[in-house]
Amino acid sequence: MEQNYYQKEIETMPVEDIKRLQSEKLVAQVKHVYENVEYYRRLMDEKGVKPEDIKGIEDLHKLPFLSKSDLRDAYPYGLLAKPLSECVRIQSTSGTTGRRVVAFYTQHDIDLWEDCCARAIVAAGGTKDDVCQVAYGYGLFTGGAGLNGGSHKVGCLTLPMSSGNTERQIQFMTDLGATILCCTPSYAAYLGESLKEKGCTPDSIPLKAGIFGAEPWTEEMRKNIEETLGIKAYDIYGLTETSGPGVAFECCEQTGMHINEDHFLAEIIDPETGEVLPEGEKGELVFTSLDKEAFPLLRYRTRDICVLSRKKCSCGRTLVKMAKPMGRTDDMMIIRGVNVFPSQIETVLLNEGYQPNYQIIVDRVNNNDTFDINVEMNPEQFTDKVSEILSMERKLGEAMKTMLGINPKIHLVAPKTIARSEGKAVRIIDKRKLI
Ligand code: DLL
Repeated sequence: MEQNYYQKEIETMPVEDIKRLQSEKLVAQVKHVYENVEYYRRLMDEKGVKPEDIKGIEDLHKLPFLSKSDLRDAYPYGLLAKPLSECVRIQSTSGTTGRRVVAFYTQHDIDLWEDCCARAIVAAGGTKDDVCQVAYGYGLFTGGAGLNGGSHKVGCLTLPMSSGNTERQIQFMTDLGATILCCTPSYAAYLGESLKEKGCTPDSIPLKAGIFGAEPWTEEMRKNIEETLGIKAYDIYGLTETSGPGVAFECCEQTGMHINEDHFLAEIIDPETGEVLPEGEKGELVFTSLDKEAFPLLRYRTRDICVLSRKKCSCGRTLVKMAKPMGRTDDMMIIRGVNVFPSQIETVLLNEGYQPNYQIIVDRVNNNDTFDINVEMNPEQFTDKVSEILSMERKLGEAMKTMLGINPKIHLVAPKTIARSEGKAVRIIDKRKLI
């Protein structure tokens, strides 16, 4: 199959050359971070590492890790490596208060990020003749902005739809002949269902490819989306901390995502010991951003469990591949594309006068995530009046929506009815079987 690349020289560079490039960039990046980020300088000093000790990627293991808690401690400006006057944008995670990650970008950072997304679009068959419908959320979330920028770089006609409003999505898709769809896999599946209900067959819509990510999805789901939309569905991975989507993207082989290694240096570590694991072993994915200026993270622990592979790929790309993430080392859930931590739910419960006796039930019905929270009333709150319960549920639901950004269905239950566990409480029942 004829292959297209966005930046062929990099994407097909011999592995030794990529490693040499990474080494050069790493040395410069460590110096930049040490000189400009007091927070990381302190971590390095505590570990007794100086920039001169890092001579190439073989010395990476000497550097300290960064984790989400460091990002919280350093919020908002503590990890900034450029003056604010040189930054042109922020983006942020879908979580709210406390857990929010705010990432800063210089124009150079945006440029690199958009290149990464452009590589993904071209790998999915995109050219300047395509019409690319971006139905990831725009605004603080990185999905819309990233793919929008990538689509411009490729020269596609870009439809900046943002998420939601399915009627309008379908109208633009059909009237303007979208050929590439970018959104979360669950939204793609939902759009597929909605098109089917309207009597649109896969042949009657011009879509040919989809670029789906931001949440876990299975091979079954891929098959289902490919059939209902009549397209090839490609995975894309990224996180706000490292720019957003485009850290890794799938090619025509659809057997894992090529990591844009010229910008992101990947390691797999044992999440318990922090020891670096050899290629092919499963562990926590750690990224070092090699040339981001404003918000460069060294050895950032993603909490995603993953495996890397350098097996030769038929697409001709030499960039290392990551498997689909196989779970997380923390308790973060991704519900309707939004990152949700149980601790956020506990904070709301306590603020609203409830005890943290609750259970979260997540399922997927007709390709849509359902999100229910059972919450015990305190004995003094207990009532059997339906209208009172409904009003309490509504109030708690609104507080949850404010904190989480999405609307769970609240079910207040009588005191002491949620099973107590002898060990770790079972707070989350995830029936989606995404991994
Ligand atoms: O989800 C960035 C993104 C936008 C990626 C659009 C792809 C497409 P965050 O909101 O910071 O950023 O969430 C990052 O989402 O650590 C993973 O746990 C999960 N994730 C992202 N992509 C995938 C994927 C964006 N393809 C967190 N498969 C990451 C599985 C994914 N999980």
